[in-house]
Amino acid sequence: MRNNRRSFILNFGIAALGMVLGRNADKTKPKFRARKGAGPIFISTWNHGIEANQVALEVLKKGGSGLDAVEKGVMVVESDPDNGSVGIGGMPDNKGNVALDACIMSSDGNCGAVCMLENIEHPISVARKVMEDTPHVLLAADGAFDFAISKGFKKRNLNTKNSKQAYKEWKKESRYKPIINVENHDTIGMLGMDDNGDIFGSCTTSGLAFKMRGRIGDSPIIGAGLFIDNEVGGAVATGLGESVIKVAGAAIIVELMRHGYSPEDACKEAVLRIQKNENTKDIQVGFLAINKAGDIGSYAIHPGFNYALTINDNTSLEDSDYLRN
Ligand code: SD4
Repeated sequence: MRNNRRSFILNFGIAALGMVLGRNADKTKPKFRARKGAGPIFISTWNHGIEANQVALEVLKKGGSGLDAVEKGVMVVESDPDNGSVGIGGMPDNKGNVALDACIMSSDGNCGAVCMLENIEHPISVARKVMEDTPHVLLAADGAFDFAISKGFKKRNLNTKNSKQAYKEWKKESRYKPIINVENHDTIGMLGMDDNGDIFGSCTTSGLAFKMRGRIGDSPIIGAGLFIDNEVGGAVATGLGESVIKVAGAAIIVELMRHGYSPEDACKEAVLRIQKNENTKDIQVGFLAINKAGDIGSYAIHPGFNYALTINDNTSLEDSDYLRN
């Protein structure tokens, strides 16, 4: 009798739960369909995204693929010697080496990445080669360098007068303080949607200025710094990589969108999860997201995070909403 009662309660409970979940699942079911004519759209972190987006759009207009667009777009920033956090002129690690991280992800779910890559101007292109020419996702350090050379990339010193000077200054005190601030967060992460509504992404950085040698951030980690699911959308991160990795930032945003969150709400929820983990007073993280319909969103911990938005042939710089001062 008791057992019957218990199994009745259990069965009733399961049925009720099923009804609740079923109802919610229906309610929040997103339309995983590109809005007609939504693309092309590009969104990129920070103001260097303006030029990157414009190049990406040109690539598409000239018949390039969405993948070509997100690769070539961020290459502009990698080649800019005045940008202190990406490619040439990126701030060195605590031993004076410019060590780069990058990843790329395609609408077909394929992806590639490199980390701690030195003396190569375009880590994003090496990441693409990893994706296309190897059975792997991520190559590191000397292995990534050797692979790049084998693919015809040229060795090149990435230090500039500015980066050497900045390192010399930092060396005087060598104070190891891997805290993100306005000067040292400049990763470029780009999300692109082509005319078919297919979504692509790229992310490239020299990481934290004067980081511990060997330290890898979120930017080359698929699911942390970047994630695309072409059925749902994509997300990209900038800021303190450790905090992003701890919440699987980009992947979680895409999953939240799958369950009906808007891009902005999904980015906000990822920020709130960081807030749950740690004191965010001195930590900056910013997320960008796009869903399959072509809606975009962003959210950051602190004010100051902006992003370039290219839509309907117009490019603008937008300020992100944020959690706290
Ligand atoms: C990192 N997320 O290495 C990168 C740094 C960054 O804007 O985004 N800077 O942690």
